[in-house]
Amino acid sequence: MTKTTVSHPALSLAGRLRAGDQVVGGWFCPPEAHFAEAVARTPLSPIVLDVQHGLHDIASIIACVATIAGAGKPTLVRVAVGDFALASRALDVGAVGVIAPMIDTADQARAFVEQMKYPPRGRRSWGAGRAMAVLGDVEPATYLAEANDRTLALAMIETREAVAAIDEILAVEGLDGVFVGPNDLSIALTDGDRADTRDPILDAALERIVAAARGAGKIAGIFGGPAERAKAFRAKGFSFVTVGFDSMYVAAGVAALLDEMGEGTAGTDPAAARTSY
Ligand code: 3PY
Ligand code: MG
Repeated sequence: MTKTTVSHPALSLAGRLRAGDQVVGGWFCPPEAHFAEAVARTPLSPIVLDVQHGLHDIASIIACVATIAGAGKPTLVRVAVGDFALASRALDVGAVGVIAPMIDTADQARAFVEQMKYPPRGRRSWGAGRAMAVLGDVEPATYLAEANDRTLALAMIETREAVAAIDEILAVEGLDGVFVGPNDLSIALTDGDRADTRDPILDAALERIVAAARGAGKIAGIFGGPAERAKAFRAKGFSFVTVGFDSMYVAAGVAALLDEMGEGTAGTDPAAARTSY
């Protein structure tokens, strides 16, 4: 029987984000598929695998994408700076989007999109057999017809140059949106003085980025970190935020259990948890 539409729930993420739905994702650094599956079985969706600062390689991406898909959830992959070859490979193994760090210019955004989208929008090379298997036994013709729309290319805005070029970056055809790295952006805006995602020095830049994304009809996402920050960023207009990360989820869970037992929770502050990198 020929399948004509793609049905795995992971493939609805792009449409939901384009429609402006509020989305709260998870952030995941360790190369541990079973732990990734446990995170995917929470309400967090999508799960972002961090290659830039996490411990992933292609083998752990393949394993984690499969277990996350098995839990009915979408995976995004944050690649290392300029690693657009891994960007298309991540899609080939079933990720439904890629976050590319430190995109400062429209030319860099175009180079990223080229590896993310099939012709005529880009130059993505054919070989998505693993994605087709993991995402519900998709027919090749269906995958080719739908992949450009159902996979997301998100450019990270983390520097003064990127904020200054935000309209040109967002105008790149095939780029689906932007994703702010508030740590790096705060370092940039304080000229290397602080990595502080609470710093009000971020406010004007974040407002500009959200307004530009809205104007371009594209997605505005941001790394949230602690819940209080994720909430504040959402209130600023970001529809896609991530909250916490792997070791923070463990610390928060242990704190909740000890609290329920009436035990002290000293040493379990989730905000003080360090991730796996
Ligand atoms: C940043 O905040 O700079 C990030 O890249 C999030 O990991
Ligand atoms: Mg960063």
